[in-house]
Amino acid sequence: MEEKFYITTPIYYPSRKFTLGNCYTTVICDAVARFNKLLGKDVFFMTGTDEHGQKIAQSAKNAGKTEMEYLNEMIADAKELWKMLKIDYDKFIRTTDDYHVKSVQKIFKDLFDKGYIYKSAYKGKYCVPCESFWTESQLVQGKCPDCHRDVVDQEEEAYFFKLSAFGDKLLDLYKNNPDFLKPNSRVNEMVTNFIKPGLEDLCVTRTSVEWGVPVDFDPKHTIYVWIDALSNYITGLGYGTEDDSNFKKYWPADVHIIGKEIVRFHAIIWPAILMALNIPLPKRVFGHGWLLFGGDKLSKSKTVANAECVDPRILAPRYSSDAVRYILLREIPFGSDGNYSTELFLNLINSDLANNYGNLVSRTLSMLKKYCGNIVPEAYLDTEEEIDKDLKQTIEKCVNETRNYIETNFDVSKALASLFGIFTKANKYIEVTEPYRLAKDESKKSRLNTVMRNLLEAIRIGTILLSAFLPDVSEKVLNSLHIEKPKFDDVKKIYNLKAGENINELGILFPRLDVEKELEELAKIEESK
Ligand code: ME8
Repeated sequence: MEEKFYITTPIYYPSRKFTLGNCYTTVICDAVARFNKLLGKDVFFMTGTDEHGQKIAQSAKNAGKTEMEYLNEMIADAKELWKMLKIDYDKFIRTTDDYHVKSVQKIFKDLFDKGYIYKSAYKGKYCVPCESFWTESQLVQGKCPDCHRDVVDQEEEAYFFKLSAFGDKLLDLYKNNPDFLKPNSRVNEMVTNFIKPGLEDLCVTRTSVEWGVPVDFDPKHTIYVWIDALSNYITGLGYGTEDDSNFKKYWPADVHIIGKEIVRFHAIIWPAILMALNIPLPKRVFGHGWLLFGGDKLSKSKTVANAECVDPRILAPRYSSDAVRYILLREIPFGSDGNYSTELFLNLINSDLANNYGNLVSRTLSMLKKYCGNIVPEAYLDTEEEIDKDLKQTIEKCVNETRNYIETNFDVSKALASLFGIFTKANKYIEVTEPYRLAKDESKKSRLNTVMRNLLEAIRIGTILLSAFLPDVSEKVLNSLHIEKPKFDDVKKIYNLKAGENINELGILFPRLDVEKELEELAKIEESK
């Protein structure tokens, strides 16, 4: 039976249009999902939207629309964006979907029946934008510790989840499953900041919020955002519905990839809910760092001095979806925070995509045309030299590293760095073997063929792997190599192209950009928005 692999993004709030920050997580998950498909696994990749709560109701009101009118427009925009960035999800869950609402009600009732949810009254400091109650001690200088905004006093009848019963179980979980929560620093944060000081029971319903899932046996209460939202990971697989075959097949999740600010919910509350329901826990939770824009998590489209363009809806059509995916996947060390800037983006397109990969493919194919009439040559192994072995060893090493980085730690950034090692090496191989010189000497014909064949195979192997990260350009190149379905197994074969096949030249894959000029153009686009 095929090994299964279930991966999820957070479900994002559609209270504003998705940002490059939301793209960051989604593109990473997409690349990891695609890589696992390459490996031959049966992959299920889910993303979606978190559509209940005060903030959404407020956004709809501000737009002069009903909640559903507003949400449908936002979701259409989100799906359009994912199409633009070639996000190949298997399921898009909306928490307003009927089946989800019903399953959340069942989950709530189940927790209530098992004694993990009880009714009481809540008094506390409430942050409206974050929809979070905080205790006095959690406030930072009297303000919400997450968003630093003002909190208000609030008291109401509410249901509570017995989170306090799970402290020791969570400590055991982290201890017995050192891979459960990554990077490791997040474990320390959870233990020191939340579990050791003592977990408090969690308020899980609101009476003041109408836009939410009602408690079916006490409908003046709506189920507060986190039980509703976190449950998506199982309801999206059909848990609690008539057809739960996907739940049986794919649960537990292999990984939830999320931003570091919601690790608390995924590494404390979610496992506690699952333990209470007697459902197996996800295998991994990975809390990645933030993409920072001028040092800030929130992308501002206009800064005073420099009009930064951070809108993927402008960048992807202008520079290709692959270019946007590339910077998101490559630039930030996975797990840490990192800065984004338009200049960095444009320079990376030039250095890695145009000068390295694009250049390798276009010069190889143009030499193939000139010297071999577009025909894949036989590899004359009797003309093999040290430099060929060196190329092959580098390829093998890079392939293994790429796979390892993804499989052990979902580290897309390091994986891409290794993968590009193949292209860098192949470009150097051209400089050293000088096919243009060999072509001038008829007696070197078989050596020339070997060199060209090695280059084509390097491109083939690298591009098969690249298809997980940059699907558009890879498809173009793989099509020209007559590879319909890229498979990881094929990268282990060093000579796998068919000799005698015709390979046509491709146009320029990534045109070199005039960075200064592009920055000016983008600034104009930003100003005219
Ligand atoms: O928190 N850098 O939704 P949300 C990196 N609905 N990642 C970023 C980012 C940035 N600058 N900005 C956003 C929610 N993200 C809840 C989740 S899950 C059951 C419910 C990404 O719309 C990152 O994944 O606020 C972060 O965790 C998520 O968007 C927050 O999305």
